[in-house]
Amino acid sequence: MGAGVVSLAEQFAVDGAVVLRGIVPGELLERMEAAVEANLAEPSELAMVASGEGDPGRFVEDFCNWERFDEYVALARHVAPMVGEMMGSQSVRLYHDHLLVKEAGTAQRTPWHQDQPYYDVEGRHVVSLWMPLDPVPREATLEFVAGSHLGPWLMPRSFMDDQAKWFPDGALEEVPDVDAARERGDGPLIVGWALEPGDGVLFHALALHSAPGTSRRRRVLSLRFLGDDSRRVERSWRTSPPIPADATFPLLSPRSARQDVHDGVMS
Ligand SMILES: O=C(O)CCC(=O)C(=O)O
Ligand SMILES: [Fe+2]
Repeated sequence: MGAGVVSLAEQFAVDGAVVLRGIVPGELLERMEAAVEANLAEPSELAMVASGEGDPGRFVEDFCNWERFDEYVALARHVAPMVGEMMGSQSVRLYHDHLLVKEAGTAQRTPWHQDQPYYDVEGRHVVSLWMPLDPVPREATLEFVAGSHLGPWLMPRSFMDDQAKWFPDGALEEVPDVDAARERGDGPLIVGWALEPGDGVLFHALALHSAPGTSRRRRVLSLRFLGDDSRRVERSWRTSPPIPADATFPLLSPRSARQDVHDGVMS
């Protein structure tokens, strides 16, 4: 690519992950924070604790709450044009929201994985925007194996007990031991960024990623999006998250004139 300036979209295409700084305005962040706290106080049926009993902290996850919290949809609409530009798609739909909160002192790592093998969608336009509500230092941030989104699908396993609940054992290549390779010093290129509230990390659903534990509280909303090149597939197993067969994925971008009128915006 020479010595020229590499655009964020180009970087996303090459690495499968890119940091977008200052994309959420303060007022929307405040609404988000209130919504996330309300979500934590009243979790859905899909919520789960993804850390062990002996963990000094706690890793709590919840999924698919956008119908209860308008703020999640407002945030998704706000970032959708950017997401469309990054993935090179005319349309952007909300696939689902995923809340990932690690309380202070959480030891539980999020193991290396790709997201897409857990889902019920295929195609190249499946991405996530991981947005923290607390400052995240480099040593506690989400990390990616650069370029892994261009590689094969890797075996999805349950985070806590390493079980093959999605594809049958042997159906897909196993996730490589990235941490061991990193310790030896011969691993692949890993990228990750210290983040402030208002920043987001956009990543492809096939990007191999992982996050360590954290000493400080780390509240994150990961919004998942679908573009033109994505389609629903039927799975004979319970996907993560499970999404009803008749679910609709709201179109966020381009906005229709009707939506603008509804939101009181003249365009
Ligand atoms: O926040 C984490 O620890 C993991 C996030 C993740 O795997 C995701 O957003 O897909
Ligand atoms: Fe993930």
